[in-house]
Amino acid sequence: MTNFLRWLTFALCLPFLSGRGAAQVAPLIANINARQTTSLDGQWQAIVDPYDVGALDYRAQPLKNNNAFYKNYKPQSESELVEYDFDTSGQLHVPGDWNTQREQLLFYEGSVWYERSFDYAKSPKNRLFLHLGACNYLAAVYLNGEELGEHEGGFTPFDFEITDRARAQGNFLVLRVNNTRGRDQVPTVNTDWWNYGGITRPVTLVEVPQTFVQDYSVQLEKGSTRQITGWVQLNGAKLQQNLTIRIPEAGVSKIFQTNSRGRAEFSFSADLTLWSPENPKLYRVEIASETDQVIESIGFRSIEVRGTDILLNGKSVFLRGISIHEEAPTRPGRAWGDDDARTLLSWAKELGCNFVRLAHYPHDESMLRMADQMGLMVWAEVPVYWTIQWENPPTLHNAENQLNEMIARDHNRAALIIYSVANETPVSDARNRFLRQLIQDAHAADPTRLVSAALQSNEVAEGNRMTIQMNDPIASDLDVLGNSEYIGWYTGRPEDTDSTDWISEYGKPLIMSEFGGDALFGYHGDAHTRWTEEYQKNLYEHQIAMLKRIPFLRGMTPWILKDFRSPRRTLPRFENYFNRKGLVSDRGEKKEAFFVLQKLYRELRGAQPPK
Ligand code: GCB
Repeated sequence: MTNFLRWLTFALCLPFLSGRGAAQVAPLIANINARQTTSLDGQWQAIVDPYDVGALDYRAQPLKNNNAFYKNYKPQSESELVEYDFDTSGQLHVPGDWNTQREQLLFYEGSVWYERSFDYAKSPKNRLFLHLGACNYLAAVYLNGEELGEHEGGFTPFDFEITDRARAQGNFLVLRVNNTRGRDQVPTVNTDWWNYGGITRPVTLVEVPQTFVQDYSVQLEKGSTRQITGWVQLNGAKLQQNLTIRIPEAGVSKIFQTNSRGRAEFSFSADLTLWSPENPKLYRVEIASETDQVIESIGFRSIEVRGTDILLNGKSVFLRGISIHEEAPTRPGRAWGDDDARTLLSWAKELGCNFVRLAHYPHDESMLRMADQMGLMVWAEVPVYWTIQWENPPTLHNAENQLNEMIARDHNRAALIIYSVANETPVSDARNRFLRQLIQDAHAADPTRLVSAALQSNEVAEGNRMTIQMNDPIASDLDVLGNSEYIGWYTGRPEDTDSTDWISEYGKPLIMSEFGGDALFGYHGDAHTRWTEEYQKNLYEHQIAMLKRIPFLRGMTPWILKDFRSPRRTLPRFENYFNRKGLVSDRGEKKEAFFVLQKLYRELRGAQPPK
C-alpha cells in the first residue's frame, strides 16, 4: 500500500466508524499546567495490532461493527464472538514510548490501541478539553465509542473539546496510535533516530470556564527592551470583555477590551530586568478576563541580527551550544517531563553552554520551560529532515501545521530564540519553494524570533587548502545561517580542518549546527583509531581551531550531547544501534571530548565575538 493510501485508509475509516460527526482538533489551549487539570497518565490497557484488525475487516474495509476496537465492546453472552479485549491485553505506561516498555516492541512500527477509563464530574458551568502532549505519529482518538478526531505529527500537542461527550462516570477513552513511516510524511522514511511510537507525552483533562483565555502573546516588541506588545485570544460565547494584564513586580497593570472576535491587541512600556542566560529572570504575568484568569511565568529579552552579529538585549552574543535529542538521560527511551529536562539541561550547563539545539523535532514543553528557568537559549526545530517530498502539497501542509503547532505552544518562552525549518535538505527549486513557505509562516506566526535552517555547504579544493563557501538559495531568506559539516568523520581526517577556510557572501551570522564523530565510552587507543575517545577528542580539538578562524561564526551546536538510539547504526561492538557521537554515553558517562568543549566554553564565557 502506498503511504498515501495507508493514510487515506487511516483517515477515511474514521467518519464511518462513529455515529456522530467527528469533532475537530480544537485551537490549542496555552499553558495548560496553569489551568484546572486532571492527569490521565499511568498504566493504560494496550493492544498491539500490527495488521490493523481493530480498524479494518478482512477485505480491508473500515470496520463498523462491535469488532472495531474503539467500541471497547464486551461479549453479551457465552456464544458471542468478540476477538479483542482491552482488559486482558496487558498495559503500557503513558506517557512513554512502547519500544522500550516491552522487549518485543523495540523495532515495532505499526498500530497500538490504548484504552483507559475515567470518571470526571465537571462543574456544569465549565467546559472540558482533552489535551494530548504528543502521539507518534498518527493518532485517532475516540471517547465512549465515538470518534473525536485524528492528528498527524509525532511531536506537537493537540486538544479536543469533550464538554458534551464526557460523562460524570464510566468514560472510556481509546486511541489508535500508528508510527509506520511514510515517504510523504514529516519526517519521511529516512532518519537517524529511533522511531519511538506511542503516547509519548502526558494526557490531561483541562477544565475551563465557558469563555476562557485560550492563548496570548506577552513579549517584547522586536528590537525593543522595554515595549511589550502582544495579544490575548478568548474562546467562548462572551467574546467582548474587559481584560487586565498585570505584572506586579514591574508595577504593570493595564486594562484592555477584547473585540467581537475575542481578541485584544496591546502595546505598553515597562521597566524590566531582562532575561539572559546569566540572569534568567521570569516575571509572574497575570492575564484576567471577566470570566477567566491565567498566571504565567514570562521572561523578557530582545533577540535580533545586525550584520553578522546576533544581539541578545542589544549586545552581541556567541551561542555556546550543544545539540540534544529527546532521549531520556539515563534510561532507554523518549525523554519527557521536568526530571529528564533538568538532567539533560544540567549537562549542557556543566559544559558551559548558554544555548541548546533541540534536534530534530519539537521537544516536550518541559524542556522549553526548564530552559527558561535555567537560562539556556533554544533553537527549536521541525522534522523537515533530509529528503522530504517537496513537490507534494499535503506534505507541505503537514510541515506547516507542525511548525504552527510548535509556535502555538512555545511562543511565550524567553529561552526560545530561533526556529529552524529544515535539516540538511538537498537544494532544488521545489525544496526552495517549500522551505521559503515555512520561513514565511514562521515569521508571520511570530515576528519576534529568528529563523534558521541547518544547511550543507560546498567544498572547493584549491591546492592544498580547502575553501568552503556558504551557498544555498534559501540563505538569503534566513536570519541566521546554520551549517552542518563532518570533516574528520565522514570526509577526510580531523587534521584537514587545519587547512580549511570558510567564506560567505551573505553577511549573516553562522551557527555551526553540527560537527562531531563517534566514540564508544571507555574504548581507548590512539587519535587515529576510529571509535576511540582519543579520536573524538582529537577531532574536537582540530574542529575548534578551525571554527575560531571563521570570522562570521556566532555559535555552534556540536553533534551531540548524548549517545542515542538509531536503527541506521548496525555495527556490532561499537554502535549496536546507537549513534555514538555523544559527549556523554547512553549511561551518562562523560567522554574525553566533553572536557575539550567545556574548556573552550569556559574560555569563551563572557568573551565577545571578534569585530
Ligand atoms: C547529520 C544529521 C544527524 C545525524 C548526524 C550523524 O548530519 O543531521 O541527524 O545523526 O549527521 O551522526 O551522522
